[in-house]
Amino acid sequence: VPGKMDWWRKARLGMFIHWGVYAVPAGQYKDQEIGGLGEWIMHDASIPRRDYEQYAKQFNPVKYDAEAWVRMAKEAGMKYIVITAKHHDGFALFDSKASDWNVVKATPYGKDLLKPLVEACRRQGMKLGFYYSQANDWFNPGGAAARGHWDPTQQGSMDEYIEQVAAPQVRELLTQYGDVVELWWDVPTDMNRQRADKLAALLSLQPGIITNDRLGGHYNGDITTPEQYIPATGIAGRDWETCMTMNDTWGFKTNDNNWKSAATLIRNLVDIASKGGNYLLNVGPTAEGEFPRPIVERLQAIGKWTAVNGEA
Ligand code: FUL
Repeated sequence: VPGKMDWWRKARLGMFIHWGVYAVPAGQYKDQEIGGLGEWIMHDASIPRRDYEQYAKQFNPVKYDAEAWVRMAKEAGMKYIVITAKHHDGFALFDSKASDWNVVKATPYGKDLLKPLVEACRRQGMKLGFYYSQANDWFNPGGAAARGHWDPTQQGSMDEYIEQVAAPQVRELLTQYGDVVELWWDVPTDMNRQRADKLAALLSLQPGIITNDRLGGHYNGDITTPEQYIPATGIAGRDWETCMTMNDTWGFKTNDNNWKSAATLIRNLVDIASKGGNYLLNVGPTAEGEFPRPIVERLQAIGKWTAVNGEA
């Protein structure tokens, strides 16, 4: 689709949202602080599926207010949102017929979390994209695990997993939620050409969609995705999007308080914009469905700056 990158190249700033049942343990397992990324806790602490499943039973984000989330993004000067429809733990934030490991079937909350966000974005004129972990899936049998499986019940055929879980879920995401502006694949463990082809074929369901470079196989996508850094001189001849955390985790962790200052975040935005990239800045909501206070404060500070300097 000619011109599909036009809005994206002007956007400069977007919101990344990492949300899932990992916000329940929030960095702790069996009274121990687990180092590393909050959304990796299942893998890093080798939590068996049966145990991890219990977190879903405690995942009840009654304070979730999609309108407020979108408003905070908008007021920060963000032009698009990318949310984890499914992260590596395989948990779907949406009503999926392809796996019962989803918010509707596995949690007391029992409602699709993407629908209200889609509606709030439509009402407020915000663009929405989906992150989807196509290869790593530590719950649905056959899904890949970056450093190997730890629970025999995760075993299965990856081709069947792609066929029966990943492809149907991507189809659901691309057909049931209106316009999807970005498909953010992630970590192509054990992907090959054939597996990637099956998923890439689905992108035609959303003709204007922009994809990143993490599908695997032979796909480069439309954009490349420096993670947690800003390329020194930009990236010549390539659209790029630096994704970054405000502290040291994507998914919420109770005890990660290593927040970057608002000044640093604003400086990063200027640096990235001046080099021709976009800044996808992450928010890790709590299991109750709220943005942690330090995040709200930083979004507000960024908004004060972009309100004056943003549209130049
Ligand atoms: C990484 C993932 O493994 C992290 O959990 C996070 O989603 C980041 C944006 O991409 O590679």
